[in-house]
Amino acid sequence: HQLQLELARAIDTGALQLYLQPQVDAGGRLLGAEALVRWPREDGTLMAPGSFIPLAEETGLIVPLGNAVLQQAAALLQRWQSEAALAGLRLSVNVSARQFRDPQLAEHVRQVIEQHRIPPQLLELEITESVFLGDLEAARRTLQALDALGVSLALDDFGTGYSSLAYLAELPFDTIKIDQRFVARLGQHSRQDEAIITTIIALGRQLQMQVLAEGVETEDQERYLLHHGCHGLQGYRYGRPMPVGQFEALARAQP
Ligand code: G
Ligand code: G
Ligand code: MN
Ligand code: NA
Repeated sequence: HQLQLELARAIDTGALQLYLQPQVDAGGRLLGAEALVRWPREDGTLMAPGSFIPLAEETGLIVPLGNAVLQQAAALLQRWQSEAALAGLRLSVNVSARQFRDPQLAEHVRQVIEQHRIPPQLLELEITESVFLGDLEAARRTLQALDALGVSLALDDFGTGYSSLAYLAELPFDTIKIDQRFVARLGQHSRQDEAIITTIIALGRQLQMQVLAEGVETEDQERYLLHHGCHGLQGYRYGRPMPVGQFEALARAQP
């Protein structure tokens, strides 16, 4: 309960920080980053999201937390548009299932885009398959409302949840993110894992979606993914989640 109060205060006071993990295209150029939230504690440590996102979801704090993350991401995108090396980079934020079901979500997204006057397609929302567990029609309407705002939509952790080919084909996702556990098993010469990966990439391409693989660590994994037509890559090979300033320095250092 104490932790819950402290988290509520951290959200209210804007104390949560965004860390950014680079995403690159097939040629190694930066596409943008995924924002992964961190909570700076009084003892000077940074708490990882795995340690407080579940609490935020249980208590409903995930809605104000998610709104704060959207606000920070939009402010960052706005600042990036005035610098050539940063303009055009995309920023992805995670939307939890409970936040996705907030009836105010699309309106909030509309407001942050308008307030910060950002090109909406540079803001990407990562949504997991778990949002389709409940009311599929309601989920479809929310996705369509978000799509109508012009933001990019990514289906996160694809292949681990409740994937249905029927909904995938008809929902307005721009990108499919291959879950890192499939990528991690590449290189162990598992026919099954290779089949899953190549099938997801082919599926995404057939549906005119971008496919981005997470958790890429080795050259062998990268080669395999690119050979099979994966568009985007994310993982320790290209950078760990890092402070905003460090990500910006990386972008400025690109030829
Ligand atoms: O950075 P790390 O590997 O610890 O991230 C762990 C998990 O926390 C990831 O699954 C990620 O999706 C989730 N996460 C990180 N930041 C956010 C956020 O701002 N909102 C939500 N809902 N989840 C997040
Ligand atoms: O949103 P999502 O659940 O996909 O969160 C991504 C998580 O995976 C983050 O916590 C991030 O720190 C972690 N991660 C990102 N890249 C790698 C990687 O290359 N290897 C491993 N083991 N973990 C990664
Ligand atoms: Mn994600
Ligand atoms: Na993911």
